[in-house]
Amino acid sequence: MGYADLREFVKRLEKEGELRRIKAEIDPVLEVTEVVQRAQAMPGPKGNPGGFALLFERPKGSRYPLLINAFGSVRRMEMAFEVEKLDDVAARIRGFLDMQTPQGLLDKIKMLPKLAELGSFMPKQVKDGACKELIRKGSDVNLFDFPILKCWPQDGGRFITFPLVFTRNPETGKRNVGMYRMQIYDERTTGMHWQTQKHGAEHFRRARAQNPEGRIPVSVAIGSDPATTLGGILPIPPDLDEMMFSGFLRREPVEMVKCETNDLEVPANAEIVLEGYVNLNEMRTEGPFGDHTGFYSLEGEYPVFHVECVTQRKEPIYLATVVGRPPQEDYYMGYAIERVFLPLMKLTHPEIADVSMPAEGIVHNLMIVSIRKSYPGHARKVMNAIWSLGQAMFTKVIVVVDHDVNVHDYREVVWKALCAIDPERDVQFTFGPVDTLDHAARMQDFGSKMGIDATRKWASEGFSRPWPEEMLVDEKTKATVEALWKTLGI
Ligand SMILES: Cc1cc2nc3c(=O)[nH]c(=O)nc-3n(C[C@H](O)[C@H](O)[C@H](O)COP(=O)(O)O)c2cc1C
Ligand SMILES: [Mn+2]
Repeated sequence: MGYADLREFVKRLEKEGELRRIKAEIDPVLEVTEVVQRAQAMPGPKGNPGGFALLFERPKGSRYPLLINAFGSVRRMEMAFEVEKLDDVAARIRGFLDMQTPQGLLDKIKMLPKLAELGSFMPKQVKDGACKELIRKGSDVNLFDFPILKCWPQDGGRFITFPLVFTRNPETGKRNVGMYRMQIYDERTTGMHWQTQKHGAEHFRRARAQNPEGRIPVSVAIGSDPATTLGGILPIPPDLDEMMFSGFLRREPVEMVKCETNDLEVPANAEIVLEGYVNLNEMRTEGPFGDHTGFYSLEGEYPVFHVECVTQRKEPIYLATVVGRPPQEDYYMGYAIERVFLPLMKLTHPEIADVSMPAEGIVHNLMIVSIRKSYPGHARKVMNAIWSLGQAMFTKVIVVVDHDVNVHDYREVVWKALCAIDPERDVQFTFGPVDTLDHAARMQDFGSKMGIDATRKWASEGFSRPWPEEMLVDEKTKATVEALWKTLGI
């Protein structure tokens, strides 16, 4: 069964030595970032990269504690999904994807538990929740009650960095949940950083097309159980409810409760909820913001969120994250998503053996893909597939290698890929949508991409020379030396 809420996860982190409590008064303006930078760079428990989760008990200027780096290591992501290995989540997904049409009665009976399990992930409406312990409306709302970070010196202000933003598609009524940072403008107003291709931005555009002078209801939850919190970053198709996926990940439905002042629903176990609206005719300068690229993203015009009501627990934990030069907490979240979504990629593209997105490629800049190559041009087909696959469309550079290359061993990839290419022949350029954060693209949101076909080249691809084999010691010699090894005095 899933964690009941964020604080249950905090307890578990603490029990496993993954959390450090900071009792000194530390300023959420800049100082928290520097503490996180140092703690993230430390070896964590058992020497794992990613340091420790931190609970700042006395952030300066706020009554409420601040939790950060809670998901900033592979181990903590495994704990978040309650698995031993992230691949266990992938195996669960494969279990569902492998379900075949039942052949006979026995098959049908065997399938029942799985089907029942599927049904049990749907979000469940409840009447009340811990997120309603305190309710403040109108002029009683003050976002400065919370220890909201100013992360980097040139940031345009303080930013809520770990929000779950809830909207409904104004045409279909379907829910979307996305994690979009929010710059604080004053006690009751924030930015809404809906990047162009994201689902929140699409809801905004569709509502504006219906009534340019109107508004769209928006609610924001901060701090929920891990699977629900991470629901906000899942790269799933539009009009699919992230809360259903969260239910799958936590093996229990997400309990949703109606908001006080609009008709959206939010996770009942949230620590803090902000309810309000976005005007469809209002834009305001947002940024700069020290981003997960390791550079400041520049100022831009974005919608504005007006907070009408705050509901919260009596003593809420404020959840935040800080991004910067990779690797940071967001890398580990991205890595977990890469592992969890691999079976779904393989469902439509079974030739894909494995994928890897190195931390320094900040998710959208570099994807290494290994494939079981079956026909001429197969690597190019896979590149084009990735450029049309949800948020993988943003991938600036795709390197395709053969299935016998370990994509997680970057030394092996650099070695084998560079040996396998004739650059003029094997590099392909194309244009398309790019990540809003790509500051090198000649226009925001639109630019070029590069695919590198680093597979072995075939005669049927016009390569007429023989392709050499990799040098490997034969098994017999290996066994002979192994038997002698201890006597060699090395
Ligand atoms: C810490 C963090 C901050 C993020 N900030 C933003 C943001 O400000 N704007 C944005 O469009 N996406 C941001 N993202 C990425 C989105 O959360 C992600 O693309 C998500 O899948 C969007 O949901 P959607 O597909 O429903 O639009 C952020 C991700 C993380 C992990
Ligand atoms: Mn979505």
